[in-house]
Amino acid sequence: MVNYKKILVTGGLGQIGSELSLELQKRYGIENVVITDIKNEIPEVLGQNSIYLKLDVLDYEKLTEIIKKYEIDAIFHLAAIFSGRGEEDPFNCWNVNMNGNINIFKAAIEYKVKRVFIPSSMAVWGIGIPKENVSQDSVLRPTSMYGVTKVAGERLCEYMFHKYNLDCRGLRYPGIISSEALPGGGTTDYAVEIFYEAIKHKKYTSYIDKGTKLPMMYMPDCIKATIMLMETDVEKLTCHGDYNIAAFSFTPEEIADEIKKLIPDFEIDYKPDFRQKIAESWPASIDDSVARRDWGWSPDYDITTMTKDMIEKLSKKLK
Ligand code: NAD
Ligand code: AKB
Repeated sequence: MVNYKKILVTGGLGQIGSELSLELQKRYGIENVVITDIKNEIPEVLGQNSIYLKLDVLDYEKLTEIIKKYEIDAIFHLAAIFSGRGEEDPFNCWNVNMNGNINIFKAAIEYKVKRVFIPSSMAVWGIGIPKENVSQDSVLRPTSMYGVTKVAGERLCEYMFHKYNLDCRGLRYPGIISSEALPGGGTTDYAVEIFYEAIKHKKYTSYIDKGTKLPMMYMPDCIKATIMLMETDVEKLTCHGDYNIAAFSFTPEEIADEIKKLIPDFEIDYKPDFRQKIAESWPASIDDSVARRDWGWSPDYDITTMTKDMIEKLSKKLK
């Protein structure tokens, strides 16, 4: 049962944040969703009546001012530095991701926020995992600083739950594909870029190599999973901060073949960069049976329905 009324979203202008904020506005009322980000400009998609405030999550004073002023009782903490950008400056990635998390935990405990969502990622995995159907309890030995911060974030969620009774939840998102905001510097960004380039130039050079299969999910399913988890009674949860979720997996050539069904002269070639090594350390598929059992998770989109919807939406947008 939902028992919160005023929602704070951090990183709310990002790829997931902008679409999640829109859905939260629809469900809980535009006046009950406080969207924040370090950026200045609010995108058109969110509408001019949205409550938008500039907030660096490292600024504890401003964060707590907002929580107090708006009487926030649920937080979706999406501000983070991704795997690709994280490897360019690992210490900054640690600083933003970890000190951001700690500020959110501290403020949530101090101001008695009822429920907190902190996303994790498939980047928690690395050395020593089976490639296929990596399970809920697989070993967590990430190879990127981003992955290290995500493992620490998950474990902190669990710690805060047991130590302070803070109801903190999270999902291990796979790569998210969407047609609104662009992704912010990750390893799976290619799976969004490929659609823009297919429509604009009918050609894409992939920085992820042929044969590299990665788990992916379409944005409507990502939003659905996030809201479902946040609306589930705490008694039903057996994980705090780290539910596996999955939809479908593909290699660059498999997604290119799907795109070719709708844009027949589309061509792909390959020029792997530093992100290839990160991708190779991630699983090819994920076992999400615990999320299915605990809160009834299942995705609506597969690779074919996602591709059709992406091409329809992006073709209209890019015109
Ligand atoms: P994104 O990079 O698109 O958005 C993150 C937002 O955080 C950006 O708008 C950025 O301006 C903001 N931000 C960065 N530093 C900040 C700071 N110091 N203070 C306030 N805001 C700051 O990311 P996203 O795709 O929306 O991801 C949201 C969350 O989901 C992140 O925790 C990410 O790790 C996780 N995740 C995303 C994916 C994916 O494929 N999109 C996959 C796995 C996990
Ligand atoms: C990234 O590629 O860094 C993200 C993720 C899977 O966490 N999309």
